[in-house]
Formats: sequence, C-alpha cells, structure tokens
Amino acid sequence: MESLLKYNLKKDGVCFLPKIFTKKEVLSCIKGLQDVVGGIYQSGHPPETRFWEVGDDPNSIIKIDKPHLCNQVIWEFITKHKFGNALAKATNSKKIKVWHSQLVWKPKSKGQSGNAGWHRDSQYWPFWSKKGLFTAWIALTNVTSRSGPVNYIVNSHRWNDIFGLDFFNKDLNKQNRIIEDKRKTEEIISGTINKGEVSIHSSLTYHSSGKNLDEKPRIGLVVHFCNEHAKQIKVQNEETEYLGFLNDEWVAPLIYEK
Ligand SMILES: O=C(O)CCC(=O)C(=O)O
Repeated sequence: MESLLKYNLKKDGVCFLPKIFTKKEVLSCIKGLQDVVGGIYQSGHPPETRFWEVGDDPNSIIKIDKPHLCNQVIWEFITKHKFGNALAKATNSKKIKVWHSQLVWKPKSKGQSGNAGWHRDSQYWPFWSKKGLFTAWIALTNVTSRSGPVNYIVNSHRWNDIFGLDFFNKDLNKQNRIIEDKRKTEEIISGTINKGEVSIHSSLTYHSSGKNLDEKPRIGLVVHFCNEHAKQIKVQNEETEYLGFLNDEWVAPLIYEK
C-alpha cells in the first residue's frame, strides 16, 4: 500500500486511501453480503439487479447491484462519516452522494470465469455528466496480485472513448489487443490493497480485473458516488427515468456535506 499512496486522483485518474474500515466493520459487512448472496434480504428489499443466482456457477463472479438496499449493516457501512469525509477530501468535494453500489465477489476462478473486461464506468451512464462522478472500491479481503486485483491504466481518464471494451467481456486477451498501442505508453497499476482499504477512480479511468488464483474469494464492495459538480443528462430511451431515486436517502444517501 505504501507505494500506492503516491498516486493522485486528478493527475493519474486513480488514488488509494489509507485504511478506513476496521476488521470488525469489514467482518459484519461481509456477513450482511453473504446473506444477500444467499438471497436473504434482511430489510425486505431485494437488490436492484442480480447477475448471479443461488445455484449458478460457483466459480463465476458474483455481481449484485445495490446490495445496500437489502441489509441495514451494509447501508450503515457505506454511509459512515469517516468514509464520506475521506471521499470528500480525496475528491475535493463539498457534497458526496452515493448513488449506486455493487458487490463484486470473485471466488477462485476457472478459466476466464473471474475476468472483468476493460471498461470505464461512464460508458454505462449516459444519464450522467462526465464531471463529478467517481467510484470507490472497498477491499473486504486482502487483495494480492494472485487474487484478481482491479488494474487501472494511469492517465486513461484523459483518453477518448474506446469502442469494443466491456466489463462483461471476459476475453481479456482480445481486449488487450484493442488497447495495445495506448497501453504501451501508460503505466498499469494493480489495486493490491488490504481489507478495510479503499481505492478511488474517476468514472473515465479504464480498469479491468483478472483471475483469482486463491482458494478464498476476493471481495470488493464498489461504491459509485457523485459530488456537487455532477449533472443529470436527459436521455431518449428507457434510461430516462433511471436516476428518479436520487432524493431517496435509502437508495442514494448523502454521506458528506460541508
Ligand atoms: O471488482 C472488480 O473486479 C471490478 C470492479 C469495477 O469494475 C469497478 O470498480 O468499477
């Protein structure tokens, strides 16, 4: 972690924060997430979307959107003051609103099962401006080079959009070929961070992750947040109403305000 602290969000498109969450907090969050994975929703609310169901391939990535709706412990975890303060400091913001979350639970991989393709988060968010949108990746397990860390391309937040890249495309070799020329000139950093630590990337930073070779799952809780510079954009399709929940504190909590 020591050497990762040198990266600067504005300059590099990614940064790493000193440990924020205690072991105890991480453990109770994992317990809540385990329930969600198993289909137990203590709050009575289901998650927004499940990309993995009980009984699906145990080696594939378990991605569940907005798990914070399902369990009070998870909601309290991502709304902690110390987390809001740290995000505000790192992004130089007056306001921090969490508007989306994702569990990305990566069990031991088989073949390409653990791969998440290169993408920038903004490609999935036509309803948001490019400014003021960030993602915090909270490590709930110690992440090593063997366990499929998130890899970030330094400076890629300055690139134009590249077509043909996608989180759900597991063929990383093919995707690497698409970005080969650009990749050669930039540094790729691996988010090898310990449990309770957090990385932040711009919504424009390209990132991906590979196989988990460990027996234990690699667990990341992804928190998408915006600050006072974010603007909603009207889009002409079914996503028009997608941000309708922004004033609902349960769905989109404001976790920092100056
Ligand atoms: O956890 C991963 O492997 C991918 C996470 C991701 O795409 C993100 O944080 O936006």
